[in-house]
Amino acid sequence: MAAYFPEVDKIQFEGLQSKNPLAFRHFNAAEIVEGRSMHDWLRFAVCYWHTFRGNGTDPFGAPTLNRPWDDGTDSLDNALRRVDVAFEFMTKLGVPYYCFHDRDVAPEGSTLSKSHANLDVVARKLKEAQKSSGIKLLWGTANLFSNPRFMHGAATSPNADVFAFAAAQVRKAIEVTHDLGGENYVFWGGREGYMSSLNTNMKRELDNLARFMHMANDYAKSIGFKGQFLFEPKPKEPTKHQYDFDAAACLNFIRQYGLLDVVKLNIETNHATLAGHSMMHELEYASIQGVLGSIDANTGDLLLGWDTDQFPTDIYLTTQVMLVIMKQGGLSPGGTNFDAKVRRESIDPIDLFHAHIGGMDAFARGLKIAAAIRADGILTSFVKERYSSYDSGIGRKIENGTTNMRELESYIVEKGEAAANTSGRQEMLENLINRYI
Ligand code: XLS
Ligand code: NI
Ligand code: NI
Repeated sequence: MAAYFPEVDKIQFEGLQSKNPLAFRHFNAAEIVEGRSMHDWLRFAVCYWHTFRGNGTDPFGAPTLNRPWDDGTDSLDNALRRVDVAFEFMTKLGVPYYCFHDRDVAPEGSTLSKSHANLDVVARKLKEAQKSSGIKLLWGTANLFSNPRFMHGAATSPNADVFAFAAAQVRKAIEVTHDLGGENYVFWGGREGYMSSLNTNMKRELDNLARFMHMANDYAKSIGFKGQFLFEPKPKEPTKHQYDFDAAACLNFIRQYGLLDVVKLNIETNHATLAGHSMMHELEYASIQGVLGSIDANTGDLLLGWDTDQFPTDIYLTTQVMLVIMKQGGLSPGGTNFDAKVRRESIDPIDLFHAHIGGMDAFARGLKIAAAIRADGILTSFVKERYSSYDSGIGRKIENGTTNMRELESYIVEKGEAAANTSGRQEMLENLINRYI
């Protein structure tokens, strides 16, 4: 091996003392945190699209990244070579999972059948590479947004033939995901939304999207695919309005169309912030309703209003993310997918290692800090105490459903005024988090 990243050996855990930029200081896969290995808590995945297909283009500029193995063509040979690159990279990084879109791994052909055939050829090689490396597929998905045919959407296109094309593509992507042992299957509706409400029949589009999902579920069942379906919320970009706006909008859709047993959510940091939420809000909201399935780990830029997909390095963020994930007992069969890209000025292949090592260490550190905060117990007991008025007396009756508005009125009339409020202690709790960081 060692053909494409000759300057990098297998990345090792060297601990806090290490000054080696190509080593982990926190991520130690076998280390046990709250009775479970870091590997199991974090279930890291590399994304194929940014990491092996990103070339540094932006709306204003040409490719910048040096990728000596890539001949810049969309040939099958190039795609097959990339599989070797990807598995050498992931093996050296020591990551257990990867994720892909159909069109990241294999070139689109001049007809759908040719595209399917290309995908089969590359999937065969992916399967061999998975077997010899032990790296597994966290999720597969279909790219229903790059080709111009999807300009008006895929499952929500006003053009029924486009709906049919998308269905054919998703059917194949589920088949391949199943064949590769994929543990989840993602639907990110990049163009399932609209640019103008003037030309849009929202009701019809949403109904059709639901029909699409039921067909996908029927197909998955028919071939015995047991992976978890995941919606990935995002409010906009590339459309002005995306239907899967945020966790709440997705949940409403999932409930309305009877998909609660079928679909969970894949929450992405930069999508949460684009929707005007924090990542913690989205995670908590999904988690309390039992639909937090997986995460796309990245981060945005405070000063930029789009999906910059940067690698997460902020310990405060990863700590809070891990607090929610630990509270629900982990993400499995989901995981932590780095849907993130190196900056277009970070042009060398080795920058891919620096980026992922940083993200993995930031999450490992967040995991350890979250575990310490949980062990301390102050945060949980503070929140528990804050709601204790519902544990007995009138509060208990409210939560039991054994009172009504008349009785509550008499209660207050008799009492005269509500009990005094207690302090929210926000600053104290913020200090508490900082103490552990
Ligand atoms: C784009 C999304 C996309 C999904 C997979 O913003 O994050 O990359 O994760 O289609
Ligand atoms: Ni994104
Ligand atoms: Ni994503």
